Amino acid sequence: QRTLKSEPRRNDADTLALEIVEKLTYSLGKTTDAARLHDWEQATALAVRDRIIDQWLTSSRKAREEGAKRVCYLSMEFLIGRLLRDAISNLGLTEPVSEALARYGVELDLVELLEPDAALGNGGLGRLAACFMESMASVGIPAFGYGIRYVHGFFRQEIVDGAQVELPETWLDHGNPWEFERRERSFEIGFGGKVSTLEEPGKATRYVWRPAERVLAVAYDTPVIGWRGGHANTLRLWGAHPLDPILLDTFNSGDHVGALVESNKAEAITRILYPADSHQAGQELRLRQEFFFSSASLQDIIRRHLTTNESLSNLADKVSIQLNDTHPAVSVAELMRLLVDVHQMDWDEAWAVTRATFSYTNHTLLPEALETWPVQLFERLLPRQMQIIYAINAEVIRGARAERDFSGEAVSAISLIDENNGRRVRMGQIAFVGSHSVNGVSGLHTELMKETVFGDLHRLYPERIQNKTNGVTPRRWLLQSNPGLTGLISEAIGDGFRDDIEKLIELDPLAQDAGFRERFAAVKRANKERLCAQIEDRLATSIDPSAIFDIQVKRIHEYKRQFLNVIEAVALYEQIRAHPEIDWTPRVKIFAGKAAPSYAQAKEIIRLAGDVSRVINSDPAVRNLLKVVFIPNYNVSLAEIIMPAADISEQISTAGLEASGTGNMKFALNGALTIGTLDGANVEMLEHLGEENIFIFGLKAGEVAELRRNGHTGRGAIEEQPLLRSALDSIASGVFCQDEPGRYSGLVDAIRDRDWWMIAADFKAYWDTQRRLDALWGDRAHWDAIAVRNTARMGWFSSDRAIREYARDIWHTPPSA
Ligand code: 26V
Repeated sequence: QRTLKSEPRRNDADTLALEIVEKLTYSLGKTTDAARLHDWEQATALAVRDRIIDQWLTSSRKAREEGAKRVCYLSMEFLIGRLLRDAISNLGLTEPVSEALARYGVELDLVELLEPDAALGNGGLGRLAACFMESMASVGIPAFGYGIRYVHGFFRQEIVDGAQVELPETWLDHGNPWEFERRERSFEIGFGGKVSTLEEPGKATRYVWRPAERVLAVAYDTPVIGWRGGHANTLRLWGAHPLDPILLDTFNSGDHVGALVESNKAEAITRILYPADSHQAGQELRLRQEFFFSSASLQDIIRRHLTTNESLSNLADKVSIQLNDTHPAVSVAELMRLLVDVHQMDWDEAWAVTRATFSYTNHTLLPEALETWPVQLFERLLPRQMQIIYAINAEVIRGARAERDFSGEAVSAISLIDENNGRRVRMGQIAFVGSHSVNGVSGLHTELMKETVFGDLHRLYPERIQNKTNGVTPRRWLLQSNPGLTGLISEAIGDGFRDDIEKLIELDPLAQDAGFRERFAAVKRANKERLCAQIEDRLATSIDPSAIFDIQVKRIHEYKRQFLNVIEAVALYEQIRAHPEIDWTPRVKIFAGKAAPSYAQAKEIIRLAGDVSRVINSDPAVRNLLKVVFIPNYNVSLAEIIMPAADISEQISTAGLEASGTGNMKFALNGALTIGTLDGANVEMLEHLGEENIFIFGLKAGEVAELRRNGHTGRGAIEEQPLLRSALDSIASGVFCQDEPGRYSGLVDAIRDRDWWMIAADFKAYWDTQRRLDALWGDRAHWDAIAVRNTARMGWFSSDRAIREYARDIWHTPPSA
């Protein structure tokens, strides 16, 4: 067999050149002379893919033969980005592939740029899922990622006349070399219809769901290769297809359009990714997507289990299913249906199997983002699952009354049905009661879960909630995105950190070595120049790489407080103008991020950043002392250029609201200094870095809650701080938007009258901390020492560490690497 090579392939440039040219010739039908860069990209991907397949087949066979327990990571989002560099690097082929291509005058770096980002996610939650997939393969945990193959990923952002415009993303237009369509792996998914009962004497009543509509879920598999190519897992994304592509009777009766209606409706399910991570859209199509991928994944898991096991009683010994937020929470009801109705398991046993199999990760406490569905909609679309939810609810409430004396309010707080807002199904509650483990994503977030959203369920099940602080993959976020720093680290401490990132701590003493610090700073400088070139290219704005690069990139959201950052820019601008005699530290404030299309305030903030940047950047009075840039269309690939180029990382959310953050980790790993609140994983970063190496300011979560209870507004703080008052007056009076002076008065009023996000309350502490950073920049040795210590001490924030903790405490699966 050609694919199952008995001898390992050779990794030299000659062999790779041959393999790539073979693909060019026989898969693409091109000669080396006629090949365009795109052809080289395809050919390289195909050649690399063969090597992944070798490992993939071996890993799959091994897991099957050993009957190893598998992890199934159910996630509505996988924000992957590009795969070619990741694959080449994890296989250890970066040098031979570059050399092979160079022989034909082709640059690998340019080839890599042609691959479109797989942007099948909104932000933090989806990117975490992608880091976890890479880490599970690297750590050697047999795993499947299950999700949706969206035809259109996250939208492309353009800024037109200062405002965000959303354009469709078409990542599949030129095919996708990484995926394998598995037509034979398909399952029927039902919607709507009726439930009937079958009574047999002496037996429990059986329920049969007869859906009114059915669609086909077809698997598309992408191999995920781990570090050093040691192990490969599968990312299985489901595409929706009609059962009958065309209704022949309808077609023959002359209704040619009608014959295609069903087919279009089926395919619509996996056509788009919902681009909102802040408010629940509550649309039927979204619930269809959630059920569609949950049911397909569960049917696949059950099918696989039954090929090597006689019954489903031991399901939980063989698979652990992790629910990534509540988006797949309907799985709890669907697994119960499959076990009880389809496989005739007794209810109590099925419930025990279900809870032992599932675990759930919560990623947000924001009330407006918590998923609930109107009972009516749920019942119409998923009638049997609704009955099952009622039955589970009855049992949970019975237990709560009997074992813990819950009554009245406490019962309605844990109920799976919210009776107060027009009867809604609460997906968080379902995920919680259907799981043996529920986790938050940082220490603070986990504690707040226990006190707030899940307070009553936590009293009922006090052992269930645990913490798993997030991490990021050091392969993508250091080795691949920052080759300069990676090379320098290797020279200093050897290559051990590539296999065990916590070895970065060996760099710590080098913070005191002036020569090392200078080389570290030189790498940073080169990375800043690379970003300058990008900015010049995209925005035709030139910025000075010797200024402080102060960067905030993430989804635009009120709680993340990009507005606070913009206000600080305005205040600084006014101070520079007022005091030209002062020796100001040159700064470039860089923003990027997308707003949910329906999130009006977030879009205003983008517009404001643009308006402020136009005025400041063209004002000769500030010369090169301050620049503000908003880079459009933030995505994973842009992040890979931005993270290594930052001097300051902005992690300034209102305390208590950012569940963890992961951008904070990527920046610090690459030697940026963090200015941040005591929120999310910033808290753990403070513990690992030490307080001299991170710049924490502002209210703490408890203080925010207290101020909110006491009806805080921004008035007092605004009166006390002339800098803030003046900046807000300028923004409100149209200094930055003379064509429409009142444009931002609403944003400013919201701070004065309410200050829900504590912008006025935190302004002074933020300003003072920024000025401390300015002063520190003047003492470059000290700054660089802190930067080195950041890189040295961030190893713990690897997703390998996070995954090992999940494996040990939740999944009970042994890692093999
Ligand atoms: C929520 C919703 C609400 C309903 C509509 C569609 C939709 C789509 C996604 C989400 C998820 C938002 C939650 C999220 O992304 N949380 C982020 O998770 C990161 C990984 O744990 C964490 O680092 C961030 O702090 C957290 O905001």
